[in-house]
Amino acid sequence: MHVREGQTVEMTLTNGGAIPHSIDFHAARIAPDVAFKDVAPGESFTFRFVANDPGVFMYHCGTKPVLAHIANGMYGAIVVEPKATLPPADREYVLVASEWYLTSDGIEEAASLDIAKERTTQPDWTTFNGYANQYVTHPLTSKPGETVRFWVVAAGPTLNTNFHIVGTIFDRAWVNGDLLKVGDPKGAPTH
Ligand SMILES: [Cu+2]
Repeated sequence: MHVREGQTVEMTLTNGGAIPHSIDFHAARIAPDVAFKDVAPGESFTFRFVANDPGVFMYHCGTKPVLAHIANGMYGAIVVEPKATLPPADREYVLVASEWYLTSDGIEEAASLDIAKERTTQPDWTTFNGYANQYVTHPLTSKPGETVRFWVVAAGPTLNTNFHIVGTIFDRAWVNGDLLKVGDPKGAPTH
């Protein structure tokens, strides 16, 4: 999801599954017991929030056990562009980092969640955007001289991601996606 600071986000969650689910936006300042409540199978629920905090945030299913719902892939990213214009970029990429705790490697046939591995943080795979090693065969590209912006979210459910670039240097990094100081003409980090 990609919105601009100050826009109203209207979210409708329709549960087509067999157990309750919900959706929790880290970009929202809202009563979680109301907006992020469980939605029963076959039901829909709509809520709104104003995206007043620029940055990139995780959203995820918040139904208990949250660890299991997140580990099953129920998450994504919402980019909240600041009102103040960001430096121009020729390309932008969103990377959601996560790790997978599985009953098998999942290559030949689908695997399911191994909760014991998850509780002891022994992942089978760590991925960007859900597929292990996908950018080895389908790299994210740019041409020399182009400016590239990465929006990076560590969805976990447990591990952080240490984002590491080789062969160049970032002009600027906003730690924890904190874009509140984008308007600073020097672009200097303030903390
Ligand atoms: Cu869920």
